Amino acid sequence: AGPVLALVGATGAVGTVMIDIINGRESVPWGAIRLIASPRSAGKKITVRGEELTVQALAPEVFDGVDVAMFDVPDSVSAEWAPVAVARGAIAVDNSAAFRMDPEVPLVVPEVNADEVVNRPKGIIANPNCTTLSMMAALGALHREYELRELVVASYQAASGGGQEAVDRLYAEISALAGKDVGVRAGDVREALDAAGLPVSDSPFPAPLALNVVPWAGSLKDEGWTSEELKVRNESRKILGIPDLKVSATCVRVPVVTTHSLAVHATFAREVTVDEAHKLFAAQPTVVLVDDPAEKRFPTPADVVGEDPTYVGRVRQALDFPNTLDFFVCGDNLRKGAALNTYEIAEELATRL
Ligand code: 2RA
Repeated sequence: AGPVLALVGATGAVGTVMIDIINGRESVPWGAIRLIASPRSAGKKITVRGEELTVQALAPEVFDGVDVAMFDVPDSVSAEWAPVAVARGAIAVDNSAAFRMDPEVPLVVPEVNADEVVNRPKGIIANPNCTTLSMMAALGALHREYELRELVVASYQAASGGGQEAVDRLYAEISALAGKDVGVRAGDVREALDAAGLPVSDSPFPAPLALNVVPWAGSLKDEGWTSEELKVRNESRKILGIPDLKVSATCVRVPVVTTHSLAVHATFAREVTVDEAHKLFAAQPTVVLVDDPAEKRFPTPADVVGEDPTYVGRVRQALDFPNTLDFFVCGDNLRKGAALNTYEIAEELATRL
């Protein structure tokens, strides 16, 4: 029998996508799969690859005999329980922010730095934040050939990055505003939401999200940066192995349910033509190139949601910046941005166990 895989957080939003991914695989290397969740969800039955599994309550002994334990749970749960899984003999693959910047924990995107999975003194491997992840397959391919030097990005992040509450809020706002003539005067949208009993003070977003864009994701950090913007900077540096990479990010929430997009302005040590970039993207199995400006073909989140690859388009050589490409990427933040990359790390481990 193959190695034993555990999924902690099996009943959560990312855990559910994870089960969908495992069920969709042609084959899996696992001898057995265990589903683990909070005591509240224990006992629930979920079918995985034709077998009905019972969700077990999180406890130290559930990790006995587990080879790889994937964690799709809040930071505080991972911080407490990933080391428990390791103490019981598992390798933990963690999708929270708890360990991402720990120098003793590799931060892995398999198509960029798969070999890092062996450097895990704590027995823990971290999965990056979905915003950073959405551009890594494309950037990693370019960096291998042309040496990335500077990165300026603006994100267009979907509501589901903020969890189910954020998705529910977006739908509620859309329903409340549907068919109304709003957006002519400043404050119209807020007033309409107030009138519908949806004041912004009750929202997970700091401004209306429907019929709007909100330049804010995460929490406030030093000098006006948000946690999300600093994650893009720090995690890009760590994954690509460029500690002094110059990065500037502006993270923006948009009224999209799922799939993050980024406008990327990337400067390399050498000139990259659009043709060369197209060839590299086309050769990268986890990237789909959709770039035909004459036909107005480019990726959009609505066309990419539910897909595994990163979609890339609008590739242009910057007119005023040497050795610089501008392009647009879309990636499903719940799949490659979370569950899929975590699972790909687990698969990578399985080939090396
Ligand atoms: C967001 N990147 O989109 C975060 C989720 N981890 O809010």
